[in-house]
Amino acid sequence: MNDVITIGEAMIAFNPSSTGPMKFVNTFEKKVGGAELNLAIGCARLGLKAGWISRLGNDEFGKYIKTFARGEGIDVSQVKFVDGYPTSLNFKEIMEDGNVRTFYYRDKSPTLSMKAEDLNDSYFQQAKILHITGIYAAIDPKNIEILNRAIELAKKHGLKISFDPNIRLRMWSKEEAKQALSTILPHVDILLAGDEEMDIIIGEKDSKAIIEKAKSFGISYVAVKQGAKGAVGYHNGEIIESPPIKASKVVDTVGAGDGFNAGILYGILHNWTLEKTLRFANTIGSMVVSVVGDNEGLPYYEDVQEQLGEKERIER
Ligand code: KDG
Repeated sequence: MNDVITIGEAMIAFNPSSTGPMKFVNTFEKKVGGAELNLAIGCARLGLKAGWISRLGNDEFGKYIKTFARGEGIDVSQVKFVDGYPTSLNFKEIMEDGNVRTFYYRDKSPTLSMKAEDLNDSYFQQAKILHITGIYAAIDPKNIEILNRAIELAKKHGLKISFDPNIRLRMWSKEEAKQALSTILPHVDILLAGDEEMDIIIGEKDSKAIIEKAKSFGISYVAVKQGAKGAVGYHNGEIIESPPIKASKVVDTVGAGDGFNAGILYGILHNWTLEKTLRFANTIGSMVVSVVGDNEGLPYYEDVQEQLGEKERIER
């Protein structure tokens, strides 16, 4: 049985070999990116069982991504290769301070070949949490139907629905994001969102106001990500402000939110207190930003324990 299943696109992420404006970078390193796959990897490294539903181009990059995901221990039984759709790409620009811009080449995403009826009922029966994000919805307006079908199957089989809006304004406008993503909120159990994103969807940026609104939708678990300011969580009538964990260095911020999400889902699945869960998730976020790549910095469980001072680090 999978602890967490997720649905979304992965891409080849070309990381620049040097910092600075992308137009002056001459060489790039081939890596893998994609918020939902990053989340699955984050969960798997912590020791959870994670499954990923997707489509990849029937090409060398697609084969590489599937092998990569399998190597991370992800259940790729629901990942299929499709002809006629090239595996998507993105190129990253990383500035000296770790700030990143991403340029997508994903207009003919292989995930466009997926239909709502392709989702496998029995796959949902064998899982505890369905994690979805706004990136998948942004790829194409019809993907909302697929997400709705996934939500329907998740509800049918008693899965909790975890949602990260992950709004990418290179993919759609604020208005489009608001329209599509506000239809998802009433179905969500676990909301993992940035304060700026919630401003776009519900017009509220203050954590307490976001939590109030989330409660009105029946959302039982909320983590509002405030970037370098830490996070605010809500569960069982309790609101906790979790201070930021300082990163040893910031070299690439992409993937930090996915790592944070994995930490929250881990805490939920282990019935941890809200405070412990938020601290764990914040620690993971701070570890991800200190490594270049969308998922390379996602820690194993023991790495987080060492970072939290719960386990001695033995160097040699
Ligand atoms: O959350 C990290 C993702 O943004 C990154 O891996 C690439 O999925 C991606 C996207 O669409 O931005």
